[in-house]
Amino acid sequence: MDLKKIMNDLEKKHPGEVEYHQAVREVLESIEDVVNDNPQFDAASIIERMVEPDRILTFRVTWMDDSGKVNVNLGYRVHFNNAIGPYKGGIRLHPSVNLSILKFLGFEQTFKNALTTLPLGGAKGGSDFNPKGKSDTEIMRFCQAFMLELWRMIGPNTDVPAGDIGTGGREIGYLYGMYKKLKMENTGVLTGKGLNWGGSLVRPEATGFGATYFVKEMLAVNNDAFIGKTVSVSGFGNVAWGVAIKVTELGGKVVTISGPDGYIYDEKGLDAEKIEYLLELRATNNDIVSPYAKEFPGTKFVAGKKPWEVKCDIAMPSATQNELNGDDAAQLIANGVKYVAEVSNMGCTPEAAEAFHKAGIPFGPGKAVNAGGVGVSGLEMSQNAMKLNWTAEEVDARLHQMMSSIHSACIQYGTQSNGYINYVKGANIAGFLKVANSMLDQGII
Ligand code: 2IT
Repeated sequence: MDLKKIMNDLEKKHPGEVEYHQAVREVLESIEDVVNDNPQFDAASIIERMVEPDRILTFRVTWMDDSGKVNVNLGYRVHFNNAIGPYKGGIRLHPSVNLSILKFLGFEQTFKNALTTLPLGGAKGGSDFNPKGKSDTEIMRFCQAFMLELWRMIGPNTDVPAGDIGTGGREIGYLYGMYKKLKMENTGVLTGKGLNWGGSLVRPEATGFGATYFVKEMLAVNNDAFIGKTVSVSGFGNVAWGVAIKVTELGGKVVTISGPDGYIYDEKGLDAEKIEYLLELRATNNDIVSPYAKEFPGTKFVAGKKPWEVKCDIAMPSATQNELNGDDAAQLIANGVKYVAEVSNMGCTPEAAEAFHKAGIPFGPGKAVNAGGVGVSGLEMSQNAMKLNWTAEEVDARLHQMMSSIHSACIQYGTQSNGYINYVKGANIAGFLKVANSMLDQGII
């Protein structure tokens, strides 16, 4: 099969959608051998079908701000692929949101969800709405207006949205309230719900905890462990917070966090009090990390820079796509980084990933590393369907199991002849085979 032609055609059909092209190109490069060994995929045009979303809904979101002014945003839901289960994926609220970003995220989500071992298809949605600086009532009115359109597209067995950047527990609450009012039913139509109304224990921590379990497995390959390791983390949102808790618990030292304003270097490492403070910082909703340095003397705020210039053993980008580029990778490698794991979706540019591979550094891609978030969302759906709640220990044990199975799949499909584990290849092939074979089983639809 001519994967280059498929890629070229895609670029021509969707000019300018650079993030989407980037995500598809990475997968197509990884699966070339598997596709050549399995001509049945070509005969059924599986790749051509897989790289286009099943459907896309675009809508206008109209809402009134506190001053009485009417605001207009764009809303989207991309149903990417439901070969293995109902569409599932988060809602991103950020001014940068456009169709290219949501298509890249939905495409990645399809493979990630396949890796979780749960029956979940791939989707993504969002809006160019900027939650920064908005009042609680403005957030509510926006979420209600967004759901007024979205509700027709979703359902507990159709499509189950969740949080992503800009969408946390509060937003899920307002979205759920409106869905319930329109549909007159209480179902597991969203995940990341509050514990009193159908949420799952461990969901808020799941992405960060799962990522840390994954890195624990990467370390174990070399009989290594977190104890005594310095860990550089970017971001200070929900995901970075979960990473900080679990890495610290396992004996690692988290020495950086970051925001759009710059990064914090904390030589002594985060501790329970500082991690708690991250929650406060996040709740202020002003998106800046610099107050941390004022709160904790002996720590340093570096304005306008990313944390990748700091010497560390493990780098875990946890903010957003393409936040670590080729130059950052070169700097990390020069400083002796031993492991890199994307906790954000597509956190590294292709140049950065290539540099880590060339240097023989184990590099975990987002779709494997951060799959614990959607994995526990899947567990929330199971609990909702059974109308019961599992204990935190039970959910955590299942999360652990999932991450370990994803790691094994990466080893199975990504181990090279020289022993180096190419986690990108491993994750892409494992996810692809599950989705591709499911599509074949279900005929031409
Ligand atoms: O990128 C992701 O996997 C998420 N934002 C979580 C999606 C989900 O459905 O929990």
